[in-house]
Amino acid sequence: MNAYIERVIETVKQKHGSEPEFVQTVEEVLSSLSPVVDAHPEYEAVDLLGRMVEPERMFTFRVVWTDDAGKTHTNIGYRCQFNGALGPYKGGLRFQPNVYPGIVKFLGFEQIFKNSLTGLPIGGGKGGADFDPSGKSDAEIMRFCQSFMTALYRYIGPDVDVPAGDMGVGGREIGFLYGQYRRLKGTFENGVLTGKGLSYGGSLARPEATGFGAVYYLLEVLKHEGEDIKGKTIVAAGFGNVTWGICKKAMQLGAKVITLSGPDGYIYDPDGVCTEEKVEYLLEMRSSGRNQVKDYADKFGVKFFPGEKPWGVKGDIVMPSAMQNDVNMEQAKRIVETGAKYYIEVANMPTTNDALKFLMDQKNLIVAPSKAVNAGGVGVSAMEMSQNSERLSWTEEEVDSQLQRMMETIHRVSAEAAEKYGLGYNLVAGANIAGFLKVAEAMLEQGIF
Ligand code: 2IT
Repeated sequence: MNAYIERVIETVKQKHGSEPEFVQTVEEVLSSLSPVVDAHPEYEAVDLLGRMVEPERMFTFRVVWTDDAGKTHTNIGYRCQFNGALGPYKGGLRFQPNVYPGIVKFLGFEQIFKNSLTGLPIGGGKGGADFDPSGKSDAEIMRFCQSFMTALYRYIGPDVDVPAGDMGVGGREIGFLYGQYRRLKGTFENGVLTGKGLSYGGSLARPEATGFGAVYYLLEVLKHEGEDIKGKTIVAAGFGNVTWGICKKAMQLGAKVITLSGPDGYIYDPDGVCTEEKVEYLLEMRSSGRNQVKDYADKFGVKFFPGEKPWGVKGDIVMPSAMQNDVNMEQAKRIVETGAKYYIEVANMPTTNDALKFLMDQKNLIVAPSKAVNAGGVGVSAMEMSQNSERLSWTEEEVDSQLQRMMETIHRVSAEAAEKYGLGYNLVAGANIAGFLKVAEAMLEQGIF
């Protein structure tokens, strides 16, 4: 590996040993840039990589709220403005009890390259809170969101930093967050958040965008291999917004998702999550706040496997679409044994680094990285920002056709970047390289800081 890259990774390991997810993503991204950094010895003199792994700034703040019984709770909120070279910081907010700086920074670092791949003018950021939304009432969620925004509002804006949803933050939360922003600022700047409701500046097709985009990307991979999606089975994970979008688009195209997972285990539906009723039911499972996939098994009479993950279930395509580090080495081996031909990451960093390397080494398996596959979500967020600044709404067809074109381009530029650096059809390295090069160029041209 390139010696400068090795030194930067070593420094990050020393400084951020207590943030393993962040170290993991830095190692994954930088190690695939070796041929690029070899070709650009000028990067080291301006410490381009050392600057890239350090957020421009990061806030933590106290978020105090009162529950329905009148008891006061104190949580920690975060916003990491990682890299603004390409545009306003852009990235979601995650509300989950395990949120801490290592999670916020890994997501923020991934977001830089993902947002670059969209081709749109957005920098990388991420935020959230160690708050558990499950089992909370609407009123509790509202008070939490209002308190969160009261702490954050002066540091964001349509041209500054534009948060959106992530795990635990959906349309309901974005509504409460936006209402509080508007109330505090006294302006109708709806471009400050994306994932909004349609009545106040949301974009058609934003809820579907991440899952639909993932399937559009998959179509490009299948096209490259001369295969058709019709009749294919998909082993997926999670049951939230992203997996819902995958099920819906797969159904439209004649493929079927046969597994879903949750914190409680996984379900196997051999007929596929591919009727309107089943796909709709995922929305109900999410809004119930129960956060369990067993509900699907109870409702549709399919098998539920408590405490287990779906890895090892036989299907043509594996799409880990739930959360980070959902597939480790042992589970990766099980996936290979099933004979699946495609491993299409969807969730942010769903694979541990050793497992990812192992999967990429398999001759008969094509691996695609989440920062390319799930970029349609933030891509349509950027389109929502455009619509807000133009003060008009695009039709669903316009958004969807732009999304399809974006996913096609992301696949193509990734494949071309890998090819250019002698790596063959390596979509993982190609996405890192293509995403990186644009950010590098912008940073170099903007001077040293
Ligand atoms: O991981 C992601 O790209 C998101 N959670 C969406 C970010 C956004 O700004 O739409």
